[in-house]
Amino acid sequence: MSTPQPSDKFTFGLWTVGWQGVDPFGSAIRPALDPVVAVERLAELGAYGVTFHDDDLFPFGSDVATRQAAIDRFRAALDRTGMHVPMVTTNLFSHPIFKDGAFTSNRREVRRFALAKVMRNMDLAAELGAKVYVFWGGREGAEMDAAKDVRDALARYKEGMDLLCQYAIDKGYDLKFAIEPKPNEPRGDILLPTVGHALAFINELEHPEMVGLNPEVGHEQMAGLNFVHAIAQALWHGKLFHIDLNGQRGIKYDQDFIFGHGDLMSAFFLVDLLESSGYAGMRHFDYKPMRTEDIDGVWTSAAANMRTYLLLKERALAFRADPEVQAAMRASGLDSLATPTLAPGETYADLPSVYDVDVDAIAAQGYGYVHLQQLALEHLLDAR
Ligand SMILES: [Mn+2]
Repeated sequence: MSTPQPSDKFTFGLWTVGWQGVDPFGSAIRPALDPVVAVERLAELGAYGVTFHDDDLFPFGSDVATRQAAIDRFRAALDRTGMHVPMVTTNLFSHPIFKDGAFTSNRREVRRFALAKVMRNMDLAAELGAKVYVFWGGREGAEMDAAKDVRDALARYKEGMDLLCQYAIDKGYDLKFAIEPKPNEPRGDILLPTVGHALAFINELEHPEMVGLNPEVGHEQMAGLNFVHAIAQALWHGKLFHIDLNGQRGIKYDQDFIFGHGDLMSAFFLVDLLESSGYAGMRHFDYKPMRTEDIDGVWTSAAANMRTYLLLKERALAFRADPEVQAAMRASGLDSLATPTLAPGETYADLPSVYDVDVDAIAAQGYGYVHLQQLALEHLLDAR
């Protein structure tokens, strides 16, 4: 079970295994990785597919012939290996033109260029059969409150998303959009910083049914938030269109560790949630192979992401199947929480008088959560 298969739907961004290790303090520590080699090696490791930003495949500003040659080579590698491209995204952050954002730059000509860049890459996404188009607005934000009227910026963000939805509709593309929240980095503060902010924003759009979320483990944890809760709420709203798996330890810079190399207990409950909820989308890894690794370490890290997911899945299934866990869940009232507070046909008039409730007797009862959580930990450690 812990050997990855394409049916596990594991996917990787070309920018992940292809990361050369450039950070704010150091230059590249690995040579550039040919996207064709990435496709071939990931296929050998059992992945289902790859994802990319336009500029991962052909350099920013490529002429038509250069762009097409890169696409043709890439496509041939996909055909040879049987790898898929379920998701595509746009680089709206690297080039200096995006230094104040793309859809929300204070310069109108930047916003118009950004939308045109996305539309051009949506054509390619549709051509390659992608079903999800991700928007990580990494530069949509500010460092100084004087610089940005956030209400206007959100209005421009909405205008951009509405325009792109209309473009997909007019072209007949079978594409859904997924917004990826992040609180900060590279901007001091990024717009739509958390899953909750993005969900509220989606409700203001012209086509909310076309737009959902691509939450990332580390991005929510960077804000000190509970990623499992965020994913549960996204599922509850029907908005989990895609997910970025990685690892993060605490409120720090965006660490992009291997999945499970951050908060392992949270990773366990995340896999438990994804596997028990019927989530049918990709298990997409958005991580960085550490700067300490050579190219062999890159492939070790890619394999580690998938193996860790499968190990956690195995443990989560064993957790759910354990009769003692099931009894502990009942004792802790999880089935009660799944039951409506009013019985069928009841109204508020059927609630008890506050004077008739034995509050002291009810308050004296424990919930038994520690026992349940310890059972989870022991399953996670394969100790049961
Ligand atoms: Mn991501």
